[in-house]
Amino acid sequence: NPDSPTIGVVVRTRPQTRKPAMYKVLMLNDDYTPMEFVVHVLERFFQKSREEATDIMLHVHKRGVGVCGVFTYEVAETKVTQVMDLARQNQHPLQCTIEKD
Ligand code: TYC
Repeated sequence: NPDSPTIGVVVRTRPQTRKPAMYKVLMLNDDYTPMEFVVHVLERFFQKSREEATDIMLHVHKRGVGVCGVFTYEVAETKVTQVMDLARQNQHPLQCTIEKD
């Protein structure tokens, strides 16, 4: 319409998409949790094969700490809760934690 001003809406796009921050789920060694339980946890919650799970468990047993996987924050938190809940139910002192990647 030549007699009325056009009303425009300014739409801005973000300069780029951002990748989400990623977090490592770390498993800690202790003297009491059975090796087989740790292997089970790695298979059940981290989709590791028996062989991978055994390698990670032995790494943690020897070195004190190891990486179970790398996830977005919410997924990492859920994994830690699942591991700690199952460990507690079975009266094992297994500890698991999150660290920014
Ligand atoms: N150190 C434990 C044992 O000798 C095994 C173990 C491995 C415990 C890994 C915790 O995150 C762990 N039974």
